[in-house]
Amino acid sequence: MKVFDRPGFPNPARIRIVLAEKGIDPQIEFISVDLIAAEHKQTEFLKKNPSGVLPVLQLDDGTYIAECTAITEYLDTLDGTPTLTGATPRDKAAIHMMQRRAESKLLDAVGNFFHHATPGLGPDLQAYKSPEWAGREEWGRRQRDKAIAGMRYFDGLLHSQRFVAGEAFSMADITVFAGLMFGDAAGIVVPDSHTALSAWRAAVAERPSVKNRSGQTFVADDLRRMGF
Ligand SMILES: N[C@@H](CCC(=O)N[C@@H](CS)C(=O)NCC(=O)O)C(=O)O
Repeated sequence: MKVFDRPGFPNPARIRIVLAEKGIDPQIEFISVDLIAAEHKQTEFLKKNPSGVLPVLQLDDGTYIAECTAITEYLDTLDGTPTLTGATPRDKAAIHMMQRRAESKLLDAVGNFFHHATPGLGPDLQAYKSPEWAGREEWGRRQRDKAIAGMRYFDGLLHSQRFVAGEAFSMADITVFAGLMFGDAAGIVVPDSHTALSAWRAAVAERPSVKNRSGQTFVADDLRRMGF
């Protein structure tokens, strides 16, 4: 199998964590895509994923699977023992519900702020982010408020349960973790008062699948190179 991604970016990091949780990262050939130069918006990449985003999994039969949730579901069920997406109908439902909230309330909100209310990843990519839309920056700033509200929501939740979807680590935790990582890079940091969210984050950061992975430093090298 191949994974088209860019090490260090939040959505690619989700899949790298999943692969490590499942112990199948050695089976993957990683192919780096140049997001900064907007390689993912060009015809060749759009044949793999018409949405023009990373990561994309390519199966050995050539099939392309995009969307982290779908990729995670596939990788988690390959061995017949799902550990991240739920083993029972109830757990599956709870995890998918929280996974969607993690994207909508946090990760996607941070991404929208980053790409629409800041210089984002630079001019090559910004050209694909509706620069002509007059309300874009205002909308982007509201997405920051949405992300901050999302952090408050997850902090409240984690005061009374160990993980985002209950008492077991799941794909929903990985998505919230990636959302906070993206928040760091975009300048939306977890408020000090969010003690449960910070404690949960510290615990997740200690997992072997997360620790010492390049996924923890969001595009640090790229951003530095571009003078951010
Ligand atoms: N919903 C998608 C989101 C993927 C996504 O937004 N990936 C980012 C990298 S972290 C990307 O490719 N951004 C480039 C862009 O927005 O043009 C998923 O779950 O895979």
